[in-house]
Amino acid sequence: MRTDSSPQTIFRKDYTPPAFLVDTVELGFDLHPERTIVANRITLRQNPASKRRDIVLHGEDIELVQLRMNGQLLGKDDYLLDHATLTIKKAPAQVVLEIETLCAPVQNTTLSGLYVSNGNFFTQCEAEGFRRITFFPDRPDVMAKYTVMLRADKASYPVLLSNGNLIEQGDLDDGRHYAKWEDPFKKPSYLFALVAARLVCQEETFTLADGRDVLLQVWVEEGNLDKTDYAMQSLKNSIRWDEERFNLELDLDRFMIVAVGDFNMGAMENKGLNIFNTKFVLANPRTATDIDYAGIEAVVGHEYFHNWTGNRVTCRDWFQLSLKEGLTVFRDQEFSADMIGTDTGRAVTRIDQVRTLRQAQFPEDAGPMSHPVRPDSFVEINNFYTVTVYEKGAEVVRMYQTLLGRDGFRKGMDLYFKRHDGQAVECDDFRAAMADANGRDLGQFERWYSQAGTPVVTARTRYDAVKRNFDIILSQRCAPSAGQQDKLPFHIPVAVGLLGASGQDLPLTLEGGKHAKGATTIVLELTEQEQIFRFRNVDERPTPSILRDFSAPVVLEYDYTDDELLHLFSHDSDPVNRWEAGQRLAMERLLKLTAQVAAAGGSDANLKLDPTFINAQRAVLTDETLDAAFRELALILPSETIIAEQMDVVDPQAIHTARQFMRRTIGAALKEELIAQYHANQTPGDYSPDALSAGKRALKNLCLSYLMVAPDMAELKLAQQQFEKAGNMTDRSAALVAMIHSGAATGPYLQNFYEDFEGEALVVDKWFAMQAAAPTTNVAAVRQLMAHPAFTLKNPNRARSLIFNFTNANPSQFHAADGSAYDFWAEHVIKLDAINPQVAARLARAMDRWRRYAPALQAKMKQALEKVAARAKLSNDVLEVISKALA
Ligand code: 0A1
Ligand code: ZN
Repeated sequence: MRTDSSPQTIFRKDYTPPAFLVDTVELGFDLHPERTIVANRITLRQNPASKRRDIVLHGEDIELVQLRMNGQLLGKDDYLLDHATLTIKKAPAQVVLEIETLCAPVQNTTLSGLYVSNGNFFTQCEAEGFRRITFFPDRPDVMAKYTVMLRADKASYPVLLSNGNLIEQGDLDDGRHYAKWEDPFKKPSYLFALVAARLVCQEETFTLADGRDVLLQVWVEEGNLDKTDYAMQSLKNSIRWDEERFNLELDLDRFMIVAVGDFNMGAMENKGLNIFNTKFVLANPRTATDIDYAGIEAVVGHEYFHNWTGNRVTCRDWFQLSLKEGLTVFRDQEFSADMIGTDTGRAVTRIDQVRTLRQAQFPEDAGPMSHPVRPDSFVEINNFYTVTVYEKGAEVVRMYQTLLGRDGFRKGMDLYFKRHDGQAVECDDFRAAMADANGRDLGQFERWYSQAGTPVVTARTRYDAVKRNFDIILSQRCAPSAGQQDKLPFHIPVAVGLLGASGQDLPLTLEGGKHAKGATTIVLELTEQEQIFRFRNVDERPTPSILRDFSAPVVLEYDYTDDELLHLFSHDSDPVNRWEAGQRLAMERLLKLTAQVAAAGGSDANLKLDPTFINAQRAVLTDETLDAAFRELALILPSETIIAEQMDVVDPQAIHTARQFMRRTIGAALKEELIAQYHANQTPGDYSPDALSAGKRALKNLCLSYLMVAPDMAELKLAQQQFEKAGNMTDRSAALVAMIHSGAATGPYLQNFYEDFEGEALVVDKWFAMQAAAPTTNVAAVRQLMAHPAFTLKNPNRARSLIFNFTNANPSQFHAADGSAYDFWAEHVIKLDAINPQVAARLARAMDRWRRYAPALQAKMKQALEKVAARAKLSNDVLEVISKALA
């Protein structure tokens, strides 16, 4: 926390190259929880690309003990030291600095820098945590070779790990021991890591495509060795996949994953020593759900893929964060899709991505923290690890592949590595590689990086039966965002197909297009504000299927009739648009019902749901030619958050009432079918997290949740039995969630669940989370849960499980009319900020959309925001979020 200076905004346009480059770093650690000594010897030389002569080192929350330059001890007059930097003016061209500092890892609750978790030492250096360990030019364009010597008590910390290869280890006096590590690759400081801990590992030798053997390890606390198989399997799959899809090989002899229970984010790609939140490592059928398994596969893949996209080629500055994150998310998405291997499996992963965008990224892009994929400014970089930089960034990368084709994309990747291996570069360099490798001009595509906001694409169509022409007229607009009043047109790939009357894809002939004969999906390139695309030889008025596979991160407006949507919902060969048609049918109705509830003062007494919609739902539910996973997605109604985003003035209670009415009505009307599908989609035998089984469980549990909206005795019994007999966490927790949401008495079941899993931190997180997100849980109940002995604000997973799930996933209670939950929010942003600013700032974002709520709520939300803003000692993290919300 910084209290001694007002926050500064940092601008991308102000980038200057570093005055000095670092060639080598030798670090020595004498590890002690209260008093760790760090000896740092760095060799620097003047950067020919800079005219400046000052050495500027960053340092925060560390005590300088001694400083030598070229062997000479420096006195206080030889350098400038403030709370954030150490500057040596007019330094010689070649410099060796020897810096000794002290820090207190056990006091470090921010979980940035060197800290202690459950008695073990860990580091987290991205984005600017290395400066909390030693003085250093802590910026990603300074890449150096590191050698690290670790010393610690042998009995307490038997395992000593750092980046690269272990080159020496042995015993010291006083029961201490040491290990020396050397990383053969140049890296930026944010990729440094160490672990000193009592841990055990699962390990394996793995043979790479070129025949080299490498050692793979997954390190966990002793009791968790039965939960490492899936992470290890995912790591091996990731290595193979990157070899096959991108011809990228593991460049080290050893690759380690270490799990830690206290962690701010999901995981971290430190060179050769990935440090993971336990949530994305530990799994066995008893403790982890299908979603947890999928998360582990994706995150293990993500961190591994960073080794090339992030580590070998890194970012010039933090404004380029999406260069590594957007690309690496895209890579992990493709990996997960390829692991399923089927077309519908791929589509199911794509639909999940679309849901995330709509649930989180579109709202961010329309709110006070809106920023381009490559931001122009920030106060605190940690606030920019966002869904925009990650998920929208991945969409931008995906669009290259959509525009250039898979082979063209691969050529671009190859050129990117050929040009930039070992460098720190910009998003523009990636775009240039894609363009140059394919002989394309991607100049306009740059706007995806520079302009914030979600573009809206509006489609109109006209059919000329005489000339057999079908025209699609596309236009685009994008609302203003902070500092960007007028937007220029984006380069938008819009994949289109046309359906005939019997639902078949029509072969397409685009006027002026160069497409394969018989193609049934064509990517239109919308580059102007408005463009007309003409399809020839169209024998009947078709139903257009626009934005297939969600080919761009935009909102599509088209005046579909219900009949057209029903036609697409039954027949579209593109599963994403098939799903989308169902979502549009549901959304139209949800918005009408919500308006009716609001007009009736909150009552659902006179609501009606049309049989057409119910029958369409029935048809999907019972269509056994469709994958269970797809049917489940098609039957989930748009979330309350997504509905809220469609409204000018949000009334969370009315939304909740309308959506519950719809669920109850569907549950009652399809009761027989739901019961039949519930039984038809059981997965007997040993648990396996494969996509087919997971899809069946998802559909079965969705059926259960529908049956449990207003359950009778038999249905309650079904849930209870599932809870008692479940052989895996997916089924067990789904049954418990259904019971909690139904409002039925769940006390003994919750108790029983807790007792069974008291010793499993990640399951206790679930226990808090499922209660926090239930519409039956109000703020008073959340406060009561906070008094539970297992609750603590200090552990981010635990804080998120209860507090964030309440503020972000329980809208009808969070927006209780009396504003009591807003006070709760303010209180905990403040409390968390004193412990961990990064986590506090994430919680602060729960108020992003406050201006869109009904006036009475808005006033109370504003008060809560002002209450936080009025605090004297806020971190820059929270200050940035709150002041942008109030601006
Ligand atoms: N680079 C990591 C994410 C990450 C970012 C910041 C962290 O600490 C502040 C930790 C992890 C990733 O993309 O996986
Ligand atoms: Zn990442």
